[in-house]
Amino acid sequence: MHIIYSPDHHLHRGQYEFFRGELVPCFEKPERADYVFKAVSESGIGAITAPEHFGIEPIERVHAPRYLRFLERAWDSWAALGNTKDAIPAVWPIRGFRSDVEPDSFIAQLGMYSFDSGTPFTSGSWRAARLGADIALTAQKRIAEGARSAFALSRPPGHHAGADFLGGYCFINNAAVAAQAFIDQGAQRVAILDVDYHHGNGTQSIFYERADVLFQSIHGDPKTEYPFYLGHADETGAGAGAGFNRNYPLPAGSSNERWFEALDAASTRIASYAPDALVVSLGVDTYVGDPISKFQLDRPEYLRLGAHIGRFGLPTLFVLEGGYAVEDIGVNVAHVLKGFRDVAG
Ligand code: Q9C
Ligand code: ZN
Repeated sequence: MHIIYSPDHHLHRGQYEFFRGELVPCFEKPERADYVFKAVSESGIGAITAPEHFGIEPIERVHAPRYLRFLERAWDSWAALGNTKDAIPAVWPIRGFRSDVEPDSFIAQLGMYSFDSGTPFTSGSWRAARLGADIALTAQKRIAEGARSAFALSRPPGHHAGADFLGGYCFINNAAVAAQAFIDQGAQRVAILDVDYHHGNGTQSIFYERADVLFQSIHGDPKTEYPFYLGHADETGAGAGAGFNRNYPLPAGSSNERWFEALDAASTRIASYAPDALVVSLGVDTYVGDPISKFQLDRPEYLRLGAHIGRFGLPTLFVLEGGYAVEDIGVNVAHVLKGFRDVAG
């Protein structure tokens, strides 16, 4: 398996996020990827190489150019106001406000392009997010060249980021950028399987009206779990995309068995869709020890998950998403990849 990695993910290092009324140290921290790097290095699952650079065009295939320009300039705009700490939005244009007029105020722009206060933007966030997309695109290229599988070992994560908004620790939707690259290179159908604890609202929204990308997500029920406002079972796609979106919301506290039942249902749909490639949004915040999530998956379940994905027999691109039990993330991710490799070779 090809593993793509850069230590420059350290450029994105948020200090604090709002959590239950106070600022707490960010859960999404550089040590996460460091532990994954360590675990995959020690496991011998595959060679670890640096990303190539692809420019902005493949990212503009899924993100609005004006959103990307905003991100590119965001730190300088924030710093020009005399700020030195992380930029965190505090005002949002919800129902009844206008989002067709772009404000001049950076604070107002930040609110327009975000949906939560938990995603601090730092001096290195743009460079790290760009690098994350390059990592996903490099992994995608390896598969396009004939590799059976690849792992994009990057942070910040991506699946909460939509065409023109950030949130949930995400800025650029790496899985969506990679899926789009497969399509742009001639794939007829790409399936995305999102196994992160949280609904992949950004990915869903990007592909909601399209039949060439099947999106499926297994996650905590949005009635009680973040991101709250999307991810229900009745969201099945619209227009040309009707029938090409499936959500499997499960109650907080769900067991291994319940989770794997949902995976079986998603697997049946993947088989009938017969995609040319599979992109896995690989969050391991389903782990029983995760500090912000509420499923019960135990360590051996990650080997089982990897083997299950391996049995699809598809070219498979794994993209790292969430997982916050810092020291366990590495082992759990390595278990998924090892379970996959033991089946898929
Ligand atoms: N301050 C991913 O796993 N936490 N994102 C809500 C708000 C947000 C998770 C707390 C969780 C986002 C990629
Ligand atoms: Zn998550």
